[in-house]
Amino acid sequence: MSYAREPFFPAPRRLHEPVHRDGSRLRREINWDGVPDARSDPNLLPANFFNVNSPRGAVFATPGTGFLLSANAGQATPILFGFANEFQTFSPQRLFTALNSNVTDVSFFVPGTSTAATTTAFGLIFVDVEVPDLTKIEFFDAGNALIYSHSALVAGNQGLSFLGAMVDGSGSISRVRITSGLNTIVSNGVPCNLIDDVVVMDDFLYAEPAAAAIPEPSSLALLGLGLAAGVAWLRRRDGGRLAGAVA
Ligand SMILES: [Ca+2]
Ligand SMILES: [Ca+2]
Repeated sequence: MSYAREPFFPAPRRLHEPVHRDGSRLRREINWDGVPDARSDPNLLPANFFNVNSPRGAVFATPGTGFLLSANAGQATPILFGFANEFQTFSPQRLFTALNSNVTDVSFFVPGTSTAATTTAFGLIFVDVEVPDLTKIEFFDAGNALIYSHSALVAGNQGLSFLGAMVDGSGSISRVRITSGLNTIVSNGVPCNLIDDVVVMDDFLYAEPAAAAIPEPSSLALLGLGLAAGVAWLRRRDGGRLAGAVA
């Protein structure tokens, strides 16, 4: 078996990307960790970074004001978006969030091109899901019909929750809408409010995008994989809220 390797996956926890015998890929993964400082907090991440700079066929959109990756240690900007008591990484050191919105849409393209594509599976790691039914993923087909929706499981403060699903049969996913909590991050250390649940994201995993076929609205059975990673429950070191802390 051989494994493909591409830039921007230097993290120790990087999972291999399996390939077919002909070299085509089975899936893609984005852990954010190899993105340069110039494209991380306090600088915005371009929405098409992972189809242009690192072509993996994923382009993001949000009703908010852009996307942010958390800073690495040693930079002038505080790590973990400035909320060290709220978040941790699944893959160090960068996390992902939309700014001024809790919604991120992921559309798929044949990697490195403008050719619309679909995928057959998508999952991600949420960080700090503390309130049920606010954090979810929704899948839409090429006709923009909602074909799947599932909420992430609560993992508590700084907890990690994996949520993913795959289509069955001939179904395909044209767009994924991710809703991360109810609160939003305005900028490093600045939440929209001090009440609502704030949630950010780490690794995205999805099946290799393939050129979109003619929409087939029937028989889109789905197999849900609502898995809670529940990887780590870390106690608040301060035993309570620090000023500026968020839910
Ligand atoms: Ca990461
Ligand atoms: Ca939270």
